Amino acid sequence: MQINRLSDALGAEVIGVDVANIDDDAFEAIHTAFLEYQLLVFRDQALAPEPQIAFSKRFGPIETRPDRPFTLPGYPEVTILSNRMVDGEPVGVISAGDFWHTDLSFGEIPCRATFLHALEVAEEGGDTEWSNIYTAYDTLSEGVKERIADLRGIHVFDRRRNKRAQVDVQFANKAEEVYGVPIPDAVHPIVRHHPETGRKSLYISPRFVVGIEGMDDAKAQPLLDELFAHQVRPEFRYRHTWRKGDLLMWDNPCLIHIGRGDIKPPGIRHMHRTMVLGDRPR
Ligand SMILES: O=C(O)CCC(=O)C(=O)O
Repeated sequence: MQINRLSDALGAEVIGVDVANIDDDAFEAIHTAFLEYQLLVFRDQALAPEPQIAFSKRFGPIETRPDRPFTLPGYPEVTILSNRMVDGEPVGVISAGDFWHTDLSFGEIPCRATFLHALEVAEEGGDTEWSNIYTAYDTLSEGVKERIADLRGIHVFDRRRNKRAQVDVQFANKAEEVYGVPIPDAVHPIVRHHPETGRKSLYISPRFVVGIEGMDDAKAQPLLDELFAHQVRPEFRYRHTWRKGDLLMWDNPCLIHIGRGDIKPPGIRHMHRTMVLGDRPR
């Protein structure tokens, strides 16, 4: 197994691993690299849904939601992200991550790791970008660190309640069905401790955090704007141009990410996503 760093900010490429066939030693090495680099890229994986689910499960309990749109038939654990249309209908979620976010932070127990496997990639467009929120926290001034030390962010799933994240055009005419699902808001520390490394991260995102518990919007919104801008400074980021067969896994407690879209027609980008749950943020 060879591990090559991908950028100063985060990420490493893991060469020489077939994730469908790893033994416990390989798993340990991958796990260690995951904690060190936060995002891992496995190239040239021909991964059926079962081994993707099995590999994901090594990192935590798999997440499923019965009413999630576009799960793979027979595999509620796998969500299809795709811009393919069949008979005028999309076969997957077209723009899954169109605003900076960390997965499932609107839940009481958010996502620990996300696994995204590229079955088809477009010649142009469809990159994904991550930003390191460990570094974002570490580089805050001492004054800001003190100010936010005990604050908690309000994480909301329903885009209609978030002035920074408009309703996705794909779901505009069924907004109630897609965003009106009864998911209670979650309140999480703005400074989160990573469940394994213990490091602190700036655990907020413009897609899900709409306010600060117990703070008037007149104060909270400018503070959030400042923190959101800081989170995505260019030097904290890594942008990935996908190759067919890539499997990426990323560590949600310490990264935020965004799907850049802009796929040039007639390019098709077709992916399978699995997610595993982690701890209650603290
Ligand atoms: O498709 C992408 O590039 C990003 C997907 C994403 O943000 C997600 O699934 O949470």
